[in-house]
Amino acid sequence: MRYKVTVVGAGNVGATTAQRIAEAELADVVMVDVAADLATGKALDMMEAAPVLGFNSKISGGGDYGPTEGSHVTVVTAGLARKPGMSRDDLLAKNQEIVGECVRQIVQRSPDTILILVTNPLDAMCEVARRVSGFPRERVFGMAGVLDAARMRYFISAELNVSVEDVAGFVLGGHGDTMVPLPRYSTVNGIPLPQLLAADRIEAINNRTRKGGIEIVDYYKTGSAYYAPSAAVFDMVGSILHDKKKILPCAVLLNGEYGLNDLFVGVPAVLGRGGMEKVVELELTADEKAALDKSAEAVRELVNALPK
Ligand code: TXD
Repeated sequence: MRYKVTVVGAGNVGATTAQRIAEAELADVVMVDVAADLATGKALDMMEAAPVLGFNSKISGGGDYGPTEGSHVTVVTAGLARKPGMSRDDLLAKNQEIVGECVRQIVQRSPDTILILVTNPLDAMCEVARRVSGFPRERVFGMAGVLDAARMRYFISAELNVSVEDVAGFVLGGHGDTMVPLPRYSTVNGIPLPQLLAADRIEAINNRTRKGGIEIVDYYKTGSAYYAPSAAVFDMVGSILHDKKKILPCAVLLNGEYGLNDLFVGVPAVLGRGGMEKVVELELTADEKAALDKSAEAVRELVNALPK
């Protein structure tokens, strides 16, 4: 049996995610976009690479939700990016509409799917998807932490000139300026980072991690990052479909864990065939907990600003 993954939004993150999934033969992929021809064209272009690269996954694309029926996993990347003159609330309201409509369409045809949200503002869009789908938290969560941690891991490996493969990193909290990099839980082949790097160097890495998204936007000018974000989604989808049970930081609805309730916040979670199978609670210092609470407060403000 083949797995089916739907990617809603065939833009930069969506299309690159589809490409990674198909090339690894993780699943067949259906892309849906309001720009129907764009999705159809990208799918055809990718399929024409299949003979050269030798992958057997099928990719299709269009504006119709019919082919998404029975998707095992759905990745939602549809939405607008902020443009000059738009306030944050404008973006929130517009993307809430877009994400709400996409999720409504998806759950009609795939009531058992696992939803992974990518659209910004990420934590608030998770809440929109939860409300519209009515899914339990095991089947609706967001991608941000894997990306933020990947950036941190890359910066650590570059600073120490060691293999990225040996570097583990953790970032908690919302996907924004208030995210909480955790150097104490970041290691190089098991060695905690504070034993390898001076405090000021660690702080520089934390800051660059927090601003990792804007660093890329400043280079691209017309869009935001997509190579690393799509790699992060790919990791999550792979852990789910192959039931790997990797511990990955994701935006998860908390039910009292970390002292937080009814809010999507980035925390480590076990991802397997059941979706988000378990929240992993880390022991935090008072400073780390305060930073997490501040980040959660920023998410709460956004959620409260959601149109009812
Ligand atoms: O860490 C993270 N979570 C993120 C989030 C990392 C990177 C990007 N992040 C956010 O994902 C970003 O701020 C955006 O909100 C989304 C998608 O980013 P991307 O870079 O892929 O944006 P694009 O290239 O503009 O693609 C968006 C696509 C585009 O093709 C639109 O036509 C489509 O979304 N779109 C829709 N598709 C279906 N249905 C509707 N209604 C719709 N509206 C727009």
